[in-house]
Amino acid sequence: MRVCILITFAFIEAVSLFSSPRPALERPNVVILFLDDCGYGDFSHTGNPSIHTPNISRLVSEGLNFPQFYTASPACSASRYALLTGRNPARSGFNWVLGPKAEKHIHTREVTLAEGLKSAGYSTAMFGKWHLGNPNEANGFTSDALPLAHGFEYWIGSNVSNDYDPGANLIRSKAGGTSPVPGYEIIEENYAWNQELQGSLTARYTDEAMAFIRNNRETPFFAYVAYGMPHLPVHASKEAIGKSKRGLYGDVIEEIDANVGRLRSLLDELELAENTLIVFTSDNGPWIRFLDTAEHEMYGEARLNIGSALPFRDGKGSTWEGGVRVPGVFWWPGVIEPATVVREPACTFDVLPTVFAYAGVPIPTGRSLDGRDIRPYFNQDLYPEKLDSFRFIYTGASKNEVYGVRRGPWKAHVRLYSQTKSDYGFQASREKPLLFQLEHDPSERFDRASERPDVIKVLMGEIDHFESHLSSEGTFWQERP
Ligand SMILES: [Ca+2]
Repeated sequence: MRVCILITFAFIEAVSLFSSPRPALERPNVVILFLDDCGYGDFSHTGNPSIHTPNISRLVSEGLNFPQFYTASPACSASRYALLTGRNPARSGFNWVLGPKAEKHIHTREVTLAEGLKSAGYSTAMFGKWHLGNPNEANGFTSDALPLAHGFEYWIGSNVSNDYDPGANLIRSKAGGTSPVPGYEIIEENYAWNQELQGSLTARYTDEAMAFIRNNRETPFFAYVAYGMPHLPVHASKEAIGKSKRGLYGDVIEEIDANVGRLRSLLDELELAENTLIVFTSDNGPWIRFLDTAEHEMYGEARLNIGSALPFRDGKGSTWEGGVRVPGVFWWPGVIEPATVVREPACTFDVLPTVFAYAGVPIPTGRSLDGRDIRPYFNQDLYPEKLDSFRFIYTGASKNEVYGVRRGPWKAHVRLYSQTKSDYGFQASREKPLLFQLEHDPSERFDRASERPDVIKVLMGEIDHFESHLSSEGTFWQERP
């Protein structure tokens, strides 16, 4: 008997040495994979016939797929703000895209995912496109504009999109660095035309994220991997070029897929899969403004180098569904059952309240949050609560103004905007909104406004409530002296 007990203790000790240091539900690691300008229909799991994305499909088959997933804005900066704060971009106090010379940036009073998780003992790092501010003459070269001021302990990536000429710089945080501001160094200045560098970044960001995960395997970590691709101009590495049936654009997406696979394999190798949540999504829809551009000085044959939002209308910049519908995949073997599909809508701004709940981080006070804690969608047995009906205020066109609203399956447009200048024969106003039942009619073809004044009344009430609350709450920028 005594021998048996000794063996048992020895076994327990051996198991504890080699198994994960934390129970699955306690402070999970978080990895967010965020693409730039991909289309909803650019992946094997969303039906693309010629782009092969087996690693993303594996996340889907092992995890949770939201076929009705939203990014919070059809534009880069606004959408990244919402992901990191859990708040509608209309609350940001800045315009939807922050160019290199923009005075404003994500305000230091915002509580970001990185800040919250850091407060709970996480190691935090970012790899990729920031696009939430730039130190420049207009803001007195403030370091508040860059990631270290917002909870990230390390960053390598671009300040803006990869096509700003001049203005797109590859930067990393560095103790003792001095450029563009103390704490950073510019690795490559004005890289928009540097094809070799552009083609190297998907792998480089992944390599750095993998090194970070290895170095922080014993503590909870947050890795925010914001690939610069497939934003125009698209570039892939030499190894990836020519591999896809879909041409260069497919090469770029397939290279992202291969790097998703590398990250996932590392979690297996380090035995961290049970403790790690991966979120895979994108900042906005495809840049169809260039659908008819056969030759572009920087973008090349742009019309073939942009993705597809099908089955949705329009793309980036627009509050038609193609601007804001994106892939939404959540993977966490310790909690999410394989091949879970949730056909209810959810949004990037749901990530913060959900992750904070798992990590034990209090929800930030003194501000409105738009995201919900969607843990019940991850596992109904663990979280039997019912979620509130989905509410989504579409904001867009440069100043993050209200363009529409969705509640349940119904969507009303009160303004229309498309970078292609097409309204598809429709008009919309506050007095005469358009109404679509998005689950019956995902491509927004049949206006039902005249049939359902009752629904219109409810939806307009949502907009009135949002706008009046927004104007009384203000933004952190307005409160500044
Ligand atoms: Ca984008």
